[in-house]
Amino acid sequence: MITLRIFNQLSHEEARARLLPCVAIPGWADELVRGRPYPSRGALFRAAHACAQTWDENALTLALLAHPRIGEKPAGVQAEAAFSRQEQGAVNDRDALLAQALREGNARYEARFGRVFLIRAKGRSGEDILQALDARLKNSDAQEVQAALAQLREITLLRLEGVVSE
Ligand code: 2AL
Repeated sequence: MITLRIFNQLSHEEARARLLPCVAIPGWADELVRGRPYPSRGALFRAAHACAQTWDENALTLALLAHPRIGEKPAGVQAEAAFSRQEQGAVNDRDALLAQALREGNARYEARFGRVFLIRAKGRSGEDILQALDARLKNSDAQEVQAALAQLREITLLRLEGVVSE
């Protein structure tokens, strides 16, 4: 975690490297870095939110390269892996039936939409996530792109909270 003051002062490359674990969309990180200096943390978050509104299906595809499936907590030491493990903290990975249901749900979603099921996991149990997955399987292709993008924005802004402090 770094303060806003430090974030404002880092080189472009260093600031960008701090932001990329929030979401694997380089254009988002670059635009935010170019917007420095931010007068307040609120101003940074408003800019981050506004920039995330421009994301489309291509951005989603790019971002998903860095998101493990729900139920597959990554073991790596990278910042992304640590975020993902924390976010999935309420998904009980000792419950074999739940793990099996998540594997099957993920497979059905991927067969239907051709990409990994994405949901903001922080604050959700495995059962909550399964319920949301079932509901989202009923979406049209266009509805589901918007649903997944909304989740991606939530995950990104939550991660940003852990990157830049007051
Ligand atoms: C994730 C993840 O890594 N963090 C989160 O909130 N959701 N993955 C996913 N497939 O939804």
